[in-house]
Amino acid sequence: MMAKQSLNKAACVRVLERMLVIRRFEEALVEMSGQKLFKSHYHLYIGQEATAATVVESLRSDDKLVTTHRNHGHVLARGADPGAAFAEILGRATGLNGGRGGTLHMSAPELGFLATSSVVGGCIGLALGGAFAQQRRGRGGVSVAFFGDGSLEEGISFESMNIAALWKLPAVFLCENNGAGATGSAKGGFPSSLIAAPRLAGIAESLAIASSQIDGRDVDAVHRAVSRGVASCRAGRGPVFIECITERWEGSKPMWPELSTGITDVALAWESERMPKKYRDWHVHQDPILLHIRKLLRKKLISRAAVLQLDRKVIARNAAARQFAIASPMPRGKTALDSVYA
Ligand SMILES: Cc1ncc(C[n+]2csc(CCOP(=O)(O)OP(=O)(O)O)c2C)c(N)n1
Ligand SMILES: [Mg+2]
Repeated sequence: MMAKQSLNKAACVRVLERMLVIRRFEEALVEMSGQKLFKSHYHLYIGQEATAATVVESLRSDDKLVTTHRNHGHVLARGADPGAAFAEILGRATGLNGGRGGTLHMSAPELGFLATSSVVGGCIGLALGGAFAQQRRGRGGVSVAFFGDGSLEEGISFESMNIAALWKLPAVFLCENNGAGATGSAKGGFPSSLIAAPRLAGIAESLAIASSQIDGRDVDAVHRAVSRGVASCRAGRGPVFIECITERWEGSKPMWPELSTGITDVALAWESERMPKKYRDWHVHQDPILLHIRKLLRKKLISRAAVLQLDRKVIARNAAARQFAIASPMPRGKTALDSVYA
């Protein structure tokens, strides 16, 4: 069956809603970290939302997924409950994983997530196992690995892609390259990758894996590449590699996230005169939410009033989710060894 390569109006709005769910969740998280509601290090998906919010449009409920330390967007896009996601990060018993995983290992097995690995590159090996299982099942299911450009510094990525190519496994290697503009640990910022290959997609191409390189902020570009790639995997033609490129969002450049560009104001999609000068490039060219809203308005697929209404709905649900998590109990001491295999 040919994959449908353009999203209809309902799907375009669903993608927008998912992006808003992720953005409002993470904006709240920065505040909650400031309030010391949780103490661990954490990573935001801001600036990359178009990728996860669009990828899931091409997936079936029996598809498998794995992700990394920057996982909130993937798990929420697939439909995880934001209340349980907040609770997981706060270490509460009502969390997605009983409060055992926290932000770095947030997962949702009932939604097809096999695991979330904060070991850079680890998720690629796990996705390979998922793809092997999907091939053995023979029902056309795929296994998606979301990983950053840094994963390609790790040996496991080459070995996994090599096996996937040799055995024609239905693996979707979804590389989110957010390296542009990253300052890296040498300059006191968050680590960025050092890879000799001029194009990351070229690494997969050298293993004869069908590859593409696209703008990860562009919903239509992501959908075209992913729908085509997933259809090819389902048809048994082997793995695909999709490199989604985004600029590193300003707030993810320092070691600890900062809401440097402020709380998102969706009306900036059409009120450009109100954009703060310092972050004009972000608001005009980078923020995938504003880019998607502008495109939907231009195509008359949504009205300004409907955008504001959708955003208000997401904000209200997010506030309730946050309250749910804060009011949730910590796990009981006597459950500490539950799920521990020794
Ligand atoms: C094997 C391993 N080495 C080092 C680290 C420390 N570390 C955490 S995130 C990170 C950078 C990852 O970059 P990338 O994969 O591009 O993801 P991004 O944070 O840019 O989304 C590193 C080196 C780790 N978690 N695992
Ligand atoms: Mg990166």
